[in-house]
Amino acid sequence: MPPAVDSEVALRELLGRIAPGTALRDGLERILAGRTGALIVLGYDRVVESICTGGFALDVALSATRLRELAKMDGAVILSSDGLRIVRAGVHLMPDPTVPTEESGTRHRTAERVAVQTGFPVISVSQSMHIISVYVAGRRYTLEHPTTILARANQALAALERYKLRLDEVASTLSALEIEDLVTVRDAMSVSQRLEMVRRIADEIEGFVVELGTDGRLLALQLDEMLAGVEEDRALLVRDYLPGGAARRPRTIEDVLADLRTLSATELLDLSAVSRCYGLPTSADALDSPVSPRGYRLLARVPRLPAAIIDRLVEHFGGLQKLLAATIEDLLAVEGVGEARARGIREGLSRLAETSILD
Ligand code: 3AT
Ligand code: 3AT
Ligand code: MN
Repeated sequence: MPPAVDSEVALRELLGRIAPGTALRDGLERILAGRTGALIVLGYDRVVESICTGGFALDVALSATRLRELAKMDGAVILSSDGLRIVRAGVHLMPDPTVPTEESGTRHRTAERVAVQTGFPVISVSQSMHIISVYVAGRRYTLEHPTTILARANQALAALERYKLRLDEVASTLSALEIEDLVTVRDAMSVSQRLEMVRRIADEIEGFVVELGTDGRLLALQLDEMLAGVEEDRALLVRDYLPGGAARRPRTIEDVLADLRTLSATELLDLSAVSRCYGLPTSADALDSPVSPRGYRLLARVPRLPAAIIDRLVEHFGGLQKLLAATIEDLLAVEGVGEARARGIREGLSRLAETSILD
């Protein structure tokens, strides 16, 4: 699993470097349109140098037109490791022939081997098949047309919208139960499950945004709007339900969030698997056992309440129920809470209680 995650990260990083709007992508599109091919190595060091023969040294700034002109020649173009300069062109690459490759044409066999041998990404533009491929972190990825990607992104966005609706439902149910102190492990874990599902599909869309570059601006805005507050809520929920006292918790918030990420799609559907990530009991009837939140998630909904004060309130009262029962005087005992803020908290909590129960 970890190498797959790493190669996913490396691929996404590369797709960002060649996304629409970059000089590199503009150059690749010109090469495609001009019906020539290309072989481009995205980095230059001793190893790359040792497999370069022929061609000539350049060291000029990268531009789309230069790339297109240089690709008209036979051989490969080598870019500096920061991708900003063209270092050499017309190079015949001679990678280690024992590096296995599944490609057939000489350009693509070379591209795959050079990527594996040097660790730098390699791009090929196929003259015969009219496609752009990238070789990175042991894999090959063929670029798709932005309209195709956008269509897929919009489908994912529609799915995200449905997931978000369901999340909002279970989250407001949880709020109501929290206020009445009727939460079971199952209620809290369903919100955690839904938050993770939303995170996953959002991450997929984030990949499309990266790959689309300037063509993905609108998509990025839609995604941001749909995710407002979700990121924060994932951590707040963990802080509310992580077992153990504040001082000595067996698991950190980061542990829980990381474990949730590693659940398979099927495991994520199982609320016991979710509660295992929290370190909560997982016996048969554990899901129906009562739990009480510390209050972080609901306090975050009280307007103009700084995080430091929220921490102190939770520490002082030790749980949401005590906070809900607190009078203005009780609240004044907390450091940093003055008359005005105490009233604000009191009113904020009362308003939350009213609206949650009405739902
Ligand atoms: P032309 O004058 O263009 O025919 P050239 O020496 O410029 O020849 P290219 O680099 O254009 O050669 O390569 C043309 C094709 O020759 C591409 C590839 O299919 C074949 N080719 C080149 N080198 C090899 C090789 N080492 N093994 C197998 N086929 C090769
Ligand atoms: P196309 O899909 O035809 O573009 P291919 O993998 O079939 O790619 P070819 O054998 O047709 O590859 O070669 C096309 C060009 O690729 C020829 C040459 O300009 C470049 N090329 C091939 N091998 C090398 C190499 N080892 N170093 C630099 N350039 C190469
Ligand atoms: Mn060919």
